[in-house]
Amino acid sequence: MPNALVRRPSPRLAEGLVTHIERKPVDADLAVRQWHQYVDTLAQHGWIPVEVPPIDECPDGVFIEDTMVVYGDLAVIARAGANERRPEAAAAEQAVRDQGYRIAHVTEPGTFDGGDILKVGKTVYVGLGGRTNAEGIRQLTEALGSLGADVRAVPVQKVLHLKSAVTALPDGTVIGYEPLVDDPTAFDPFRAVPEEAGSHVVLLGEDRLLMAASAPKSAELFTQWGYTPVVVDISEFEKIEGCVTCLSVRL
Ligand code: CIR
Repeated sequence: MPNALVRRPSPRLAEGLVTHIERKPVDADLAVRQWHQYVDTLAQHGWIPVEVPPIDECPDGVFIEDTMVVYGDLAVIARAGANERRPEAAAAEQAVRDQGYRIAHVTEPGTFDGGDILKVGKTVYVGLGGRTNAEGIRQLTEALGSLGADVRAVPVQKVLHLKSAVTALPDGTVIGYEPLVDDPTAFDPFRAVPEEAGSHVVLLGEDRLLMAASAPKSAELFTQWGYTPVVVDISEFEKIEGCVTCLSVRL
């Protein structure tokens, strides 16, 4: 059974960074309930949640995906693009080490956030934009390239992270809400979805797609395409630019 790293939300969640959208009040209690539902949903679909110790002093700590990228038996630990998020990585590193992964680090002046990395088979797209810099991509290319990955830099200017704009279906088709995808031609094949949150899916196995309740038209489309949407409400995390992918690291 595959494991998924998760980290419960900080009581200071409402203070999470907001870059591309307008700040709205966050209901911290509702967020905790939504987080439990998210974790339970992963568990119901065969993932074993592994809880990383909480980091209450970091409002964005719940977005654990940003602390690393895992490829093969290697976990590359991030140096976060936002200074205030750097303390989040240490306990996540320990957790993935405990799972038996080899560890590498992106070091200064390199930065990356896990949310900027989309793996599609051996292709690893890395968003070059707000949080991931060219030196971070150079170091990732070295680390993952040695394992046979084809690392490709793609521009990200319109949204926070690459995976705020695009994710991929089980057959490798990249999906995105076109107004927010900087360069759709970077992905082949690419298919458009009708909502921003419709571009965020986590593959649960057997053609099931974990996705947010805020993208009902995209859910309908996925059903027409032969997939089974599994829907969770993550409204409180969406208010601080989170999405379904960033709440876990699937190992
Ligand atoms: C941040 O700005 O870093 C957080 N408020 C949101 C991070 C979301 N992470 C992700 O999409 N991978």
